[in-house]
Amino acid sequence: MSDNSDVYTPPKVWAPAESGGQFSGVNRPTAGAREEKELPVGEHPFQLYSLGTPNGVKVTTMFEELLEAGYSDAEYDAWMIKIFDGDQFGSGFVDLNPNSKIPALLDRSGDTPFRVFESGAILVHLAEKFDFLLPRTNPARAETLSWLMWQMGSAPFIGGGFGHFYVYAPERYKYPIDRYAMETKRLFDVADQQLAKTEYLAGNDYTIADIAAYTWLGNLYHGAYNRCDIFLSLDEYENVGRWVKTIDKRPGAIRGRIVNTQAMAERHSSADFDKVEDRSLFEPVRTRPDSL
Ligand SMILES: N[C@@H](CCC(=O)N[C@@H](CS)C(=O)NCC(=O)O)C(=O)O
Repeated sequence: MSDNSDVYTPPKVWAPAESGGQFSGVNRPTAGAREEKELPVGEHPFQLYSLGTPNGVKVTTMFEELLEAGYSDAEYDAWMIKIFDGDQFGSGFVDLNPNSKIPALLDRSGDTPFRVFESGAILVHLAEKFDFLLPRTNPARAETLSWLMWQMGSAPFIGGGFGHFYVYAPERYKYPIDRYAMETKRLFDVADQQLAKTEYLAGNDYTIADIAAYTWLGNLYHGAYNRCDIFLSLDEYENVGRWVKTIDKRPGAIRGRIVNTQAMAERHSSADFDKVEDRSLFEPVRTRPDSL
């Protein structure tokens, strides 16, 4: 028996309807550009078009980790794409990512500029280009790519599933919240059991798999989605907690999560971090975000 009063009987053929909820104003069942809008281009080899959400922060963290490690060729301009205002449907952005989702990268480091979209593809591209945080040989390489793809495949259950129904949907419905709370906890348990055996996800070294998984699991662990850490009893996952707190302290992770947020809408050089007014953002233990 469902607890919801308005049980839905699907019509024979589905048609879009105004559903309410936080993304209902921008989402449509069609792809492609909705308006002509060029993207700005800065002076660095890499142009990132993104937002400070977990998928976006994966890439800014990777750039900041590269720069922290001394790879000065990894300088980048990060431009904010306001997804709640529909910037992802401008023609310039759609040329970079036909799927209209942040993050999207324009690599101008060689003779011919090219695009890379999907956060996981961008991480692999940068890791290979700089030979950084992705082991060259197997089994460590296979293990890293496996955990990276695990994260890419599971993020929609956490964000589009649990986060959507627990926070963004116009009302709280028991069935989807139960379903995705269960799946989110199961995913935490997968990571927790792995992290009982190894320091980082793919072994004892920090890799791009950790960057990808930390932006999601770390955010929830720290209370995103209206303190879902309490709702989901995330303190149970002690190995995830140890791993999150270790990565919390990394300068690259700290800087990565500031870029393309209100605190730093655009990033064009490391000096931009000096202009951030709220210095508490640079502390390893974050205040718990209300919602992401
Ligand atoms: N699989 C994609 C997912 C990207 C994604 O879902 N981006 C969200 C923000 S975190 C977005 O741009 N949403 C805008 C929309 O759905 O219109 C990736 O990892 O890059």
